[in-house]
Amino acid sequence: MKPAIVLYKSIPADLRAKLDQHFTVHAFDGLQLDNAAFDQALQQAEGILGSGGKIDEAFLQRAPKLRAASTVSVGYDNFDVTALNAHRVLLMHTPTVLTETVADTIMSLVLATARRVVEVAERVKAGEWQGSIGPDWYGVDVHHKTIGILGMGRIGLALAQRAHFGFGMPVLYNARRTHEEAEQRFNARRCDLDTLLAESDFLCITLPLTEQTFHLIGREQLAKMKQSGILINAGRGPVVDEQALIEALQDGTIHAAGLDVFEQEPVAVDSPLLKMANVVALPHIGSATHETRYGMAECAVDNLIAALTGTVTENCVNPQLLNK
Ligand code: 8YV
Repeated sequence: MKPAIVLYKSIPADLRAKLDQHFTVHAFDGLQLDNAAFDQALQQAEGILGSGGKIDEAFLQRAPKLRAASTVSVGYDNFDVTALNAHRVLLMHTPTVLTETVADTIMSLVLATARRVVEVAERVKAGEWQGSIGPDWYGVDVHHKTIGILGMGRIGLALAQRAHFGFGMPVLYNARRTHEEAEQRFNARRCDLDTLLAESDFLCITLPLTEQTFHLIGREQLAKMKQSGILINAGRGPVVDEQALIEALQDGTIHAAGLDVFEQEPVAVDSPLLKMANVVALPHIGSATHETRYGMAECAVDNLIAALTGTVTENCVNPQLLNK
């Protein structure tokens, strides 16, 4: 008998067919915790595959046969890894396939905020372009400005490559460890957080959300940035204290912000952030290209097959479970 799994995200048909070859698939649109059919499927499931929604102790209590969870994302802050470990459930994610695409998104936020791309394009559409443009349409340069990368993981490295080779930008970074490759290839310089805040023209956050990174950037940190500084967040919303950011943008403590992530997603339609011309707000599109979303779904499918057939070699968050 094929193992039963719960699929809680829609995936391309060919990948669904691949899952069907290996498993008896019970498909739902999201984690339907109040749906009896979902609960019944979960009771029997040895694997789950999807993204979003909280997977915690209460969830695991309802999935007594679960052996593996496969998320269609690199981030796994919605999973309680301690609880997964206690229940001996492998957690699989997609850490490599989206790297370049997310770095492109961050670079687009750097350019859009500095050159006011969204704002002035809207002004053109509103019929405001009536003659030669003056200083009230100007932006600030990106090339040769200092980029500060908070979190030098795969995405930070891909961003450093773009900034260094594409835009001649000096690269500063703050990370727990020295990143030899970033230093050798992109001349990146590691520094403490205060130096990063003080010296960056663009402060780019690529950190995951953990207990250590929650509200890492608050009022005190924003006050240490240059007044001309631009904050870019494409990691996780709660790494930045959003209320403090709103105030810093309102009172001119910093110049602008480019945000792909928010404390609450979707961001509230009445958020002051959406009223500010110097904020570029995106709907968490970091990895959202056709190619990369396909690659992520494919990786998640292969990860679940590997986890449930005992052939895991990569992409496992808690590999210590493999040796027990
Ligand atoms: C995901 C992301 O696509 O991978 C991540 O961690 O933030 C995005 O790329 C999103 O979470 C939906 O799966």
